[in-house]
Amino acid sequence: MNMIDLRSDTVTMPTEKMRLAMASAQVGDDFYGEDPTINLLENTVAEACGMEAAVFTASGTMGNQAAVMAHVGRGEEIICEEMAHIFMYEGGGTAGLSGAQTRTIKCADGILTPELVEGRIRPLTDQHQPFTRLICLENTHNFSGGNYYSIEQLRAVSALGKKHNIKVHMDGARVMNATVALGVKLSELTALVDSISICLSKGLGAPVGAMVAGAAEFIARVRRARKCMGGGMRQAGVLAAAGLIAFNEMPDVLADDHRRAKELAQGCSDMGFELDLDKVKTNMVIVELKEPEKMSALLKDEGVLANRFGAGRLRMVTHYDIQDKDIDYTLEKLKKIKKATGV
Ligand code: TLP
Repeated sequence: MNMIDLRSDTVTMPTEKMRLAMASAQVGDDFYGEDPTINLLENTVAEACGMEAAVFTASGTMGNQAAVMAHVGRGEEIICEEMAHIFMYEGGGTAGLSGAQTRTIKCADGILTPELVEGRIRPLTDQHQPFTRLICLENTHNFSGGNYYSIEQLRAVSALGKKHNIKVHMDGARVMNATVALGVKLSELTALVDSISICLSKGLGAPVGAMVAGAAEFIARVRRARKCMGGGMRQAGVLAAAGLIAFNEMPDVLADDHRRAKELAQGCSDMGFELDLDKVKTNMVIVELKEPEKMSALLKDEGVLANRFGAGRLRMVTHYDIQDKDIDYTLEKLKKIKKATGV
């Protein structure tokens, strides 16, 4: 059976154009700075971010964790939202790799506000307490179903970081979804943070890879952290070739992904599933269900993959391998299952 895979946008397959570019990519040893395709990708991303430098990492997780290691020392603290990927889904890397601790904040729809963050910043004068070194925000916010920061919200967190001399890192795994939804250039968002990680392998479709961008001396430390994590690259231009197409061309497909997510959400709502339509802002739909595992299993029998995402929640993610007919088919199967089982 040909499955409709809504589990995540991480499941996207490299396009034909990416495969061809990979086969003919010029490569060299990246440790010596000699891989022309990696160099081009890093320069392209740094320029689009309006930042001094960028570095290619194996994954979004490696990008975030190398950035944390470069920003924060042992026994120091980062602040993030309580369901942030960096805290929930990165294997405890902040503690395990950087020896830093995390202070989390419960926020409406995943958006950090200066009021909530300011109260968590430690006084530098108190010997008992760890130093607060980093504020991590996630844009779009995965657990909240792809919500994004408005420019004003971002500006407010940025100003707070500056006020307290604390760096701000954006987990921008899906930042291109945010730029498309906001209708802004990437550099308008990156101007408000000190560093960003960007995934090439989610809605942008590269088979692997992420980028970290920031100031040149910071990126030099990220390179060192990446090396410590075993993520130093050699002739990885074959991967960067796909990354270049992902970064330069694939943001164009994201508006359709967002439209399809809205159509899927509207269909679910029309047939009586519990979900907040206003929260469907990019490429994710989160339906509230008593038994998401059961729905996931029943959908699988019908040829649709979707996973439980937290208690009582089923997540469906649109991406360029999902076409209009797949949304229609999924809605038809959801209706059938609801009618037959009441799940
Ligand atoms: N998210 C994955 C899972 O890990 C949950 C998904 O299917 O959504 N930041 C954010 C906001 C992410 O959503 C993810 C992946 C990452 C970082 C990590 O990226 P990778 O998988 O490349 O390490």
